[in-house]
Amino acid sequence: MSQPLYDRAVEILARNDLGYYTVPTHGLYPFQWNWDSALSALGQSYVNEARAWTEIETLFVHQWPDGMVPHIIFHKEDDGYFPGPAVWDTGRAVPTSGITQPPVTGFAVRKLYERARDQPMARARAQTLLPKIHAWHDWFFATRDPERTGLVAIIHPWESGRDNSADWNAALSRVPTEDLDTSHRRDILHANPSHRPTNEQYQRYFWLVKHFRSLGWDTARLHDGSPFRVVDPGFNAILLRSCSDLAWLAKELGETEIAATAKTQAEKGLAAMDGLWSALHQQYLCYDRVLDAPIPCLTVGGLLPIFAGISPERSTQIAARLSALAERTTFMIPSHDPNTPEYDGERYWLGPTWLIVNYMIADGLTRDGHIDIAARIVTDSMKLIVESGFSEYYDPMTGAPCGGPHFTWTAAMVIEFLK
Ligand code: 9YW
Repeated sequence: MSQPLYDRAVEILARNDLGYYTVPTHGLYPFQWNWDSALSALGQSYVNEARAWTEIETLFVHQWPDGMVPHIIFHKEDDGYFPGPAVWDTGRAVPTSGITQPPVTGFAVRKLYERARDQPMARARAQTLLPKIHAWHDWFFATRDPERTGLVAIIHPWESGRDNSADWNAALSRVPTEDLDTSHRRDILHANPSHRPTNEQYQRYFWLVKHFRSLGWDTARLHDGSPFRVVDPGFNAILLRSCSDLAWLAKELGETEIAATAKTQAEKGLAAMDGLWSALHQQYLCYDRVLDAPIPCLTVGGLLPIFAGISPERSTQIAARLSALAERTTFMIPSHDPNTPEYDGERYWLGPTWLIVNYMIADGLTRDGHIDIAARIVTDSMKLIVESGFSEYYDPMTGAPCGGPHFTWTAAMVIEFLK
């Protein structure tokens, strides 16, 4: 293990730690983000185990009564980010956004539990979190899968965690731009605008927020009321992996009812996931629920199902697709296939490499026995850190650091790779 890199990663976690939650990076993202916290807790668990549990518990303190866990918790005022709490106006005591993010906590909590040095503490804290995480999963299947297909839809690109992915272009084009003013954007004051989504995309992001607000943030109405409803294989892979891991944890803790329901959710979803497979593209594709049609776009969302526990045949096909990408990429894994016209190596989710995605995909590859390509992904991740520091994301060809600096989840993933 490289001690200097480990020490640097620990320093970044400390720098962004506000006691009971961690900001992704100061300036650009001054609040608590949902999946950032869950993934950051993994790295934190090697540094300060109790603090890692707190990170996830804080998220669930702000869970909505219907089960949803919001994508941002605005713990303290900060006008460095837009849209802030006044725009969301969700009516929560501690303000939160009104949409969610990839539910990776089931996976994270199992990991924390399995690696715990303090077993009694882990058992007690996992026992308390278990029904809350399960309630969130139930909320997904109840509100985001009204036809009970086994897979859930996202209703805003921000929910995917892959904001400006080309996967959303066609569906987002149905969202009006109206006269929404983007002059309040703060992200482009903190990061290079050419690394960020466009103003037009932000207009559509804002329109959706305004629209959901007009529906009173009644999460039971938002799915059918949204012009944007996309089934993302990546998002669903994370949910289904979390359901499987929660089933494991529930069994371990003697919660047989949760164990049985979570197992059924995972199995049903995995069976439905195969419907998103494209033989032509040799990967999974997003599905537009409004048009009832697949979205033929080659993004990393379609490779993430390897994280979920797919069949050996599909797993081998995804490993082959990743190996083919590796032959034409310097730093794996590009978030968008470089051989396509939409690719932009520095613009957020249109090409750049993200360490959290590398971590989840390497985890799935390793579990399924695709050791060589997993090793390549981990090696590339560490090379990026050595060459370019702990950035938000990186150009997959040049390795240039992009987005915000001193990034929490990047540091957390480095600790994961080193341990
Ligand atoms: C936003 C915090 C978040 C991540 C998302 C990423 C970006 C921007 O930053 O979202 O304004 O919410 O796309 O995955 O959670 O790091």
